[in-house]
Amino acid sequence: MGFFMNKIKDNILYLVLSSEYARQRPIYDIAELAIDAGIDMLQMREKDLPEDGLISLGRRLQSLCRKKAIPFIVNDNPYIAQKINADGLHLGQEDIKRYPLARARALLGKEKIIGLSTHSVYEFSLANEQDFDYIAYGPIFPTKTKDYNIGAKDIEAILRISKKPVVFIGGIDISNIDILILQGAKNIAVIRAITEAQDIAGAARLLKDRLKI
Ligand code: TZP
Ligand code: MG
Repeated sequence: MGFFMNKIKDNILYLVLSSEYARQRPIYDIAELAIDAGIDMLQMREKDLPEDGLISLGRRLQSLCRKKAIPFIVNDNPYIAQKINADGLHLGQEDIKRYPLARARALLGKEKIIGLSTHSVYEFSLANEQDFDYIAYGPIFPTKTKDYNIGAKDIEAILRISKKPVVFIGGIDISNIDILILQGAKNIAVIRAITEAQDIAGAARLLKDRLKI
C-alpha cells in the first residue's frame, strides 16, 4: 500500500525547493522550518546538482518528509524518484517527451504521485485526460524561472473542466494569493515566497492561513 492513499488532498500549500533562490541557506533547514509551519507537500527542484547530489539530498528530504507525514516529490527524473523511493515525481512538458507518463508510471507504480506542469488551457485539457495525480498550471504571475506568464484570466475555466487537483504556480505570494483564492483556487505552489523570506516559518504560515479561508 502506498504511503499516501488519497494522494493529494485539497488546500495544499506546495513548496518547491531550489537552492538557487534560498539566499545561500541550506535547503534542508528551509524544508524543516516550512514543514513545521504547515506546508503540505515538498518538491526538490535542483537544476545544478549532479545525480549523486540529487540522490543524497533527496534521501535526506524524503526521510524528513516521511517523518513529518507529507509527500515528497522529485522534479524532472523518474529514475531519481525511483532510486530514493520518493512519494512522487513532477514532470514538465519537456520531461514527458523523454519520460512518457506510461514509462514513469511503470517505473514508480500506481500508488506514487505523478504531476505535470501545464502552461495553457490546451496543455491542461490534454493532461486532464491522462493518469496524472495533479496538474500544475502557470506561471500565473511573473517569475524568475520562466520568461513569460499566462495571467489569472483562465483560472475559473481551468477549475470548471478539471478532473483532478490543480496546483497554481508562478509568482504567487501573500500580496496576490487572494486573486486566485477568490476564483476558487484550492492549491498553490511557491518557490520564492517561502525560500526567499527572511522568516521562512512566518511566510509559510501566512500563505497556509489564506488557503484555509
Ligand atoms: N513553474 C512554473 S512557474 C515556476 C515553475 C517551477 C516557478 C515558481 O517560482 P516562484 O518563485 O514561486 O515564482
Ligand atoms: Mg522539469
